[in-house]
Amino acid sequence: MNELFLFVRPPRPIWPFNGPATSFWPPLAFASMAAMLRQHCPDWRVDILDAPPLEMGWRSLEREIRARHPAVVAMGEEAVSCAECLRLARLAKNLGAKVIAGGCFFGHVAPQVLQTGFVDAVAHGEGENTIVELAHALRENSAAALDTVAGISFVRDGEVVRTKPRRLIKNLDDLPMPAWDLLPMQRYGAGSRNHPGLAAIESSRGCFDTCEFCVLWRQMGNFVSEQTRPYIRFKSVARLLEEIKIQTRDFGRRHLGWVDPCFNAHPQIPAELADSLLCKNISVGQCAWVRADCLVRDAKSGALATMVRGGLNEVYVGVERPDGDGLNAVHKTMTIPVVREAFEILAREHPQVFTLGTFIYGLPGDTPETVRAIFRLSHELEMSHAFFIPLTPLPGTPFWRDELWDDTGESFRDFNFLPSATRPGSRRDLEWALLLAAAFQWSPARLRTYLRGLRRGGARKRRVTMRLAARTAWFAAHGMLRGLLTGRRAGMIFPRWYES
Ligand code: B12
Repeated sequence: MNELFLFVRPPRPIWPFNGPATSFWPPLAFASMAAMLRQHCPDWRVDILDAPPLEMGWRSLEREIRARHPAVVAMGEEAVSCAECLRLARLAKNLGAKVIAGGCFFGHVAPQVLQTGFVDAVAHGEGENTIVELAHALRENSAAALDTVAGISFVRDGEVVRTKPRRLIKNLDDLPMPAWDLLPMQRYGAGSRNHPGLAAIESSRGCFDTCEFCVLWRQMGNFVSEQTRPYIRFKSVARLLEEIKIQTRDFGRRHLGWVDPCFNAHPQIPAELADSLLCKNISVGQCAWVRADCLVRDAKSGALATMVRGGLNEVYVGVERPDGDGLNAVHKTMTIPVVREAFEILAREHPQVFTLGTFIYGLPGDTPETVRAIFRLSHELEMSHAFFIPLTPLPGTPFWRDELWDDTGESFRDFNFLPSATRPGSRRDLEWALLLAAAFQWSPARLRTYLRGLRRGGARKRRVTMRLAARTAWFAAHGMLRGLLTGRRAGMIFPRWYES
């Protein structure tokens, strides 16, 4: 029997604004890389163990890994779940597996991760081609073999070696269909009223902008002249349609979560796809991260209306800051008038679409007044809900510093994009200003936002809005206030099955 190459997503806490049914999306990265391995490395048995949707806690996970006895365990994570991944790495290593890591977090802390001794190789950037070569090299079991694999780091004679950069896949249509069959597809979004039959899907990789705080354009960026440059690639409409047909027909998926950093970057593809879905009578809800300027462009061309008819019912827009200086400081090439216009268009012409804006605070020089101004702006723009995200020193961004590394991974629990008093560099005055604004800043614009949320847009949008409002109130009163008063970490929710 062939040796097992096992992708594992370990148990982890839940982000407090997500419900249990939608906290875990199908891990597309694993499904995509597993498909590549199946296609190119028939001498491996490939599987994915996605513990959270199975409500599989640590004890069951350990039993499972012991029973399956993988030769390789592959993992990749958000910073916030670093502790879980290091725990998995230790477990897998002790059971005799080789351990590899990748993704938007590990790829930027490779030397530190390798020095824990639990990880054999770390992949940087796009994974599909790397993992195929890595699988061959791991079989050969030599530093010389690892050295030939582009886009990884590993340890040779006590030194961390980083191999030459990995070239990006030119045509995303060349990727095999993700190995959905290796995932417990029926579990994603099961029981969710607003995102039933949740699927993860990508129409593009990378971004054309270079927001300072963001890892996404870097993760899928093009490495030229010793620098990572923004670069964006798209799948064709025909390919996307095929993916959606399989996901809806064979796996009963009913809501597509677009994972693209910027779903509406292309002026035609999303609308052409929506048109094809309408022609083929495929009805799926969709949520996506979009850019305000592209949205305004698409409203003018009619593309936005087609996208909404085709199922787009939830959009998220990074607004970030009310002030030009703040926007410049984070390299955001967007202006507030454009953002305002985008939300106005959505509210006026597509009131059924749930709209979420995100704001960033905690830049050097921010004061409580900056936070209050951000809070005010969030209600002046006609969005359904706002998130206030503290500037987080993510590895890979200029805000990261090596001394923030922690071998246990525990301090990365603060990289949760939540207002909290324990994050490195957090400012209690700003957190208090946000909490007090939420409690006492009741402008007419804010009241209008809530009334609009109750009156316009239909039942689905009302449900999503009310649910988020309730979770926000709970988080502010329970997590944030308690965290600020006691100085203890608050926010992420450990599910009851976590250790089971
Ligand atoms: C879907 C998603 C979610 C879902 C589901 C999360 C889940 N755990 O199931 C929801 C909405 C619940 C969510 C929540 C959160 N998320 Co989230 N999420 C994403 C999103 C949009 C898509 C991930 C994806 O499928 N990408 C597509 C795949 C194909 O790309 P990829 O993951 O980069 O994988 C490629 C390479 O990186 C590499 N690779 C990846 N892993 C590995 C492993 C190996 C071994 C190898 C060799 C290669 C490799 O190869 C892959 C194929 O080329 C990303 C943004 C993004 N576009 O990536 C954010 C993102 C991962 N999330 C992020 C964050 C911060 C969070 C939250 C903490 C806060 C929040 N809500 O935003 C919570 C944490 C939740 C939790 N408990 O886990 C950040 C992470 C930043 C960081 N460095 O830590 C991201 C990058 C978004 C951002 N704003 O920067 N998230």
